Amino acid sequence: MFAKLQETLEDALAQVAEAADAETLSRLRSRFLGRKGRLTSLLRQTGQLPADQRPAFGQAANQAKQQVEAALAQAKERLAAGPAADQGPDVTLPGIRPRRGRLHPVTQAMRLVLDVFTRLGFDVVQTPEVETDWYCFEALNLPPDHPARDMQDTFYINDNVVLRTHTSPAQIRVMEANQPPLRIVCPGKAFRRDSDVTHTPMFHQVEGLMVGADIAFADLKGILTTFVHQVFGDDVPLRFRPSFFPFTEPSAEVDIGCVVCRGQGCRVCGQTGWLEILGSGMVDPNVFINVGYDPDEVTGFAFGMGVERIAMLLWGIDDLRLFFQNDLRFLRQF
Ligand code: 2U9
Repeated sequence: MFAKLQETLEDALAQVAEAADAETLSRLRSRFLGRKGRLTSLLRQTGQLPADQRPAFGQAANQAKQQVEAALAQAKERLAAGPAADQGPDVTLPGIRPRRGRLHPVTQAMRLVLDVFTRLGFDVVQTPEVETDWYCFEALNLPPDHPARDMQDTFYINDNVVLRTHTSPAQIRVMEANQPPLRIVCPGKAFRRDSDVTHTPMFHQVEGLMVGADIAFADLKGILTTFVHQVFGDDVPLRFRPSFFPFTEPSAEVDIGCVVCRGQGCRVCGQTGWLEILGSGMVDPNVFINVGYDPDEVTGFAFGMGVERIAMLLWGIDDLRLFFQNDLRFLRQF
């Protein structure tokens, strides 16, 4: 009886595995599990066995029925999934083109900016994002009571260590370790305790520095004019507007003619026709003294820009938050 049971089970499983449609499955169900089915009949014959073998046989017959039930359920799923699932991959179907990754728009804007300056002879320098008070503030002529040093604006690690609020520490480090002439651009992340529609706690900057024996404001104007024309187009007007920064004197902000309305006045430029794109100025003599340079011997200019802002103006992006949401529908456009 045990051998018969095993043989019947194997037969049932083999037939179920070969079943090609739901009708066959239904027939097999009644052939093996129905009221007069082969397994049901065997189970009914348990009483003919010696008493000591009945429990084991009953258990084995019930297990066999469960196995056939499971095989029928599996076969039903296989048939429902269609012929392809049954027969393996259809090699005649056209392939699925793998999607290629691309650079984040902020990285693309950063590379565009760095490209222009490297072609103008600037070296690229990167330094740590965690800085001491000296490199982030003190050496840059930022007095102890300056608002930038406030706990409200700066992420403090401890009294003397901060997340850099700008990439300017890079220029201090390079000047401390090298003698002029120097021509460097310093890209990287900056951190400020600021978070609203137009500010994020982390953003990207590119700053630059040119130092030598005779560097004049005219050099600043020449280099930054070339930069604007290379990035935004030769016909874009620009203006240098007087400003103030603790580390430069005199200082100027650079505006370009609004790329949206071409100077006519619109919502983006606040009806002025101009968009601010960077800050700049002649390096303050106190900064030179702080790095051990003689301000009677060397002069220089510096500039700084926010890369997210450059990307927004380049590609007409009106919401800063899009850069940080990692929505592929946005990112795939670049
Ligand atoms: C040294 C000396 C001078 C870097 C400069 C700016 C002006 C400036 C802002 C633009 C938008 C920062 O990202 S932003 O918010 N930057 O306006 N940055 S001059 O001046 C330096 C840097 C280092 C040693």
